[in-house]
This record gives sequence, structure tokens and C-alpha cells, in this order.
Amino acid sequence: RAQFVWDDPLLLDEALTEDERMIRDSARDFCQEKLLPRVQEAFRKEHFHREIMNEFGEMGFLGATLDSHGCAGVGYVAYGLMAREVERVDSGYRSAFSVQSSLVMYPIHAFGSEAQKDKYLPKLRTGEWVGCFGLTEPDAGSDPSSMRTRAKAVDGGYILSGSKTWITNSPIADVAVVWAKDDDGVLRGFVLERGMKGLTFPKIEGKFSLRASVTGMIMMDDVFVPEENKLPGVKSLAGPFQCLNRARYGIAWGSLGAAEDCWHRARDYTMNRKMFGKPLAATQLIQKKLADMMTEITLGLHAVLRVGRLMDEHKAAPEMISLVKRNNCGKSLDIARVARDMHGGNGIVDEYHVIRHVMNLETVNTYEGTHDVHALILGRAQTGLNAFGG
Ligand code: TGC
Ligand code: FAD
Repeated sequence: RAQFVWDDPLLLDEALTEDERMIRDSARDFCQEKLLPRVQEAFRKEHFHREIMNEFGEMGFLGATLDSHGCAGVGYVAYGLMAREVERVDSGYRSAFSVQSSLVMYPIHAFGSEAQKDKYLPKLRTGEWVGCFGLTEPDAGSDPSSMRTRAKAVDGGYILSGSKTWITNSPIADVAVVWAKDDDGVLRGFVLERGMKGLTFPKIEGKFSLRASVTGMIMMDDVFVPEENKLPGVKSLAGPFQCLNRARYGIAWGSLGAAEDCWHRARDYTMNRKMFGKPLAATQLIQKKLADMMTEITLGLHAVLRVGRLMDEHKAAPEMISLVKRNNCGKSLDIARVARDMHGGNGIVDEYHVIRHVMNLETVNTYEGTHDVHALILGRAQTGLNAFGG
């Protein structure tokens, strides 16, 4: 009889390379030793410890898939394994990691001039600078094509006016990759720098989710942006979507890290908690819940591993990423809610961690394309019929 490993039922470990296992193990040690001790306080106080970006930099996490300017040049499976370990601690920390890597460094690397790469990538890689990504607007969330931010051509550059909202890291950002339409209605990308006249980054207060991540707006009141800060290699929504593909893929791994944390905590809790004279884990209902968690997490991990391998082979279609982003986030949220229930009253206290994951995963299921928007992407792909708008 072959051995069954309850916390790795389909032997994911064996499907990884030696390097990937090493990266995963060092990421896990770092996250458990350095991030976990800070998260309870950070979440309570709605505070992001800025130095975490420098620590990510030291670990080689930032822009890890890029192959220049000192970046690690690892594959997409390794990147996913990092996201899983970071989000095992907190989705907010994974947000900071994903935005900097996939939404700021990637577009500069893919669409930027050599001068832009030389100027920004080294400082973003080390975490000396923090970046943010401005696509969403108050009236353009799921439908970014209806954005109102405008880039009006003037002598030597552009005047940007408009506002972006729900922007991860904006209140602490040194640079912002901002998407705007030019005079011809063509979508363009720009790198804005803190200190530009008319540019502000107000913080959004009062979130009940992702409290250990800082979120804000980008307000542009006739900001002059020199021509050299325009990303030369992008001319349509396909540009930001290429960044989103990478971030969504990381989220598909990351959300399962949070789900695994909930599953393991629910297992430990119910093994130790006795009710009606026996451990809760000895009851049929609890075991069914644990079996469902094990099953969904295992299937999700193997699916996203497959997508990661296809990304490394340049064979991953965006719809594959929609499939795993949608399913893994939705299933992770369900698992976190059930794990919260299995902890009874203790489940609502931050000391037990699961309520924090529940609250965080509400956002993770919404940002980077909501659960339903990804359903419509997959519906369009199989019917050829567009259910989004007119
Ligand atoms: P559509 O006509 O479908 O496409 C417009 C152009 O884009 C191309 N394209 C893609 N290219 C690469 N990858 C993809 N995934 C792509 N999806 C579309 C497409 O081929 C076309 O190219 P071209 O050259 O012909 O112009 O556009 P649509 O307006 O119908 O789009 C509909 C929809 C729903 C798919 C899209 O708008 C969408 O995905 N909406 C969701 C918005 C979203 O995800 N926002 C994320 C904001 S950033 C964020 O949340 C960060 S949180 C980070 C964190 O903290 O971790
Ligand atoms: P809406 O688009 O208004 O959607 C509301 C509801 O309507 C959803 O349930 C949606 O599924 C549904 N819906 C929409 N269209 C349809 C349709 N055609 N048919 C059926 N149902 C539909 N954005 C950035 O650009 N950068 C960031 O760094 C960033 N970070 C974020 C951090 C946080 C904490 C949060 C909460 C959001 C962040 N976002 C960011 C924004 C995020 O991507 C958007 O919230 C998301 O895309 C959804 O947009 P919306 O909130 O405007 O919701």
C-alpha cells in the first residue's frame, strides 16, 4: 500500500524541482518567523510595516520572475510558491508582494524604455522604493475600459487628470504605474513619481478586510508627466491585462495558502477540543468538513501548478488563469468561513487567525476581477457570446 500524506495528498512536493522546494522552504521559514509575529498587531491597528518591503527585497521575492537588474529570474511555479507562503500568513502581505512584482516591476520590465528600467527596477527590487498600480476608478471597476482618467498631450509630455481608487500601497508609494486614455482614446501607461505637482495619495480608512495592507487613491489634478515617463511599449488594455494575468496567477496560489492555514488550524483545534466527551474531530460532521477542505485545496494546488508550468512554457491562455483565480479564491473563502465555524466562539478572535483570513479573502475574491467577472470571461470563452455589456 502506498503511503498517504494527509497534508500533501497528491504529492505536490514530488512534482516540484529541487530548486522550487528550496525556494518554498526558505519562503516558509521567513514568513513564519518574520511575518507571522507582526500580523496580529498590524491587522488590529490597520498598519502596514513598511520595512517588510525591504525584507521581501532581501529575500529576493520582488520581481522574482524577471531576468535583469539583479532580479532572481525564477520560474512562475517558484513565484506561486512564494505567494502561497506569504498568504499563509496574510493576504495583505501577499498583496504588497504581488503589486510590486507583477503590477509595477513587470510592466516597467515589459513595456518600459531602457532608461526607465535602469532607473526604477533596482530600487523596486530591493524594496527601497514601493510602487502601486492605478487601473480602477470610482466609476470604472470591473469595466476599466470606461475609465475617465485622461492624458492630454502637451509640449514635452502629458497632463494627467483623474482619480484612481482602491489602490494597494498608494499611500506609501514612491512610484505609481497609472493607466490613462490619450487624446485619441488610446490607453497608455505612465510612471508617476511622488512629489509631482498635483499628485496626491489619500488613504482609504475603515477597511474590515486586508487591514495589514495599506490602500488608497491616486488623485491627479493636472499632473505634468514628462514624455520619458510614458511606457513606450503599451497601447491598449491588453497592456494592463498582461500584468493582471501574472498577479491573478499569484493570487490563485496565494489564496490557497490562506485556505491551508485555515484547514490546518481547524484540524488542530478540533483534534484538541473535546465536546460531548470526545474530540470534535472524532465526529462525522467535522471529518466531512476536513475532507472537503483537503480535497478542494489539493485539487486547486495541482491546477495552479499546471498553469504555472504552462506559463513557464509560454502556453498559458488568460482564460486558464481566470479559471484558477476564480475557483481557488472562491473555494478558499468558503474554507475559511467553515474553519471559522469549526472554531466556535474562539473563531471570531484574532488570536486564532481564521477570522482574519475570512475577512481578507472577501477582498481576494473581489479584486483582480471579481468571482463573477471571471465566470463571464469563461462563459464568453466557451459560448463566444459576450455577457458583459452592450
Ligand atoms: P476585452 O475586449 O476583453 O479586451 C480588451 C483588450 O485586452 C485584451 N485582453 C487581454 N490581454 C491579455 N490578457 C488578458 N487577460 C486579456 N483580457 C483581454 C484583448 O485581447 C483586447 O486586446 P486588443 O489588443 O484587441 O485591444 O475588454 P473588455 O473591456 O470587454 O474587458 C472585459 C473584462 C471583464 C474581461 C475586463 O475588463 C476585466 O478583466 N475586468 C476586471 C478588472 C480587473 O481585474 N481589475 C483589476 C484591477 S488591479 C487590482 O485589483 C489589483 S489588486 C492587487 C493586490 O492587492 O493584490
Ligand atoms: P463593481 O465593478 O462595481 O462590481 C460590483 C458587483 O457587480 C460585483 O459583484 C461584480 O461581480 C458585479 N458585476 C460587475 N459587472 C457585472 C456584469 N457585467 N454582470 C454581472 N455582475 C457584474 N485596483 C487597482 O487598480 N489597483 C489596486 O492595487 C487595487 N487594489 C485593491 C485593493 C483592495 C483592498 C480592493 C478592495 C480593491 C482593489 N482594487 C485595485 C480594485 C479591484 O480590482 C476592484 O474592486 C474590482 O475590480 C471590482 O470593481 P468594483 O469594486 O468597482 O466593483
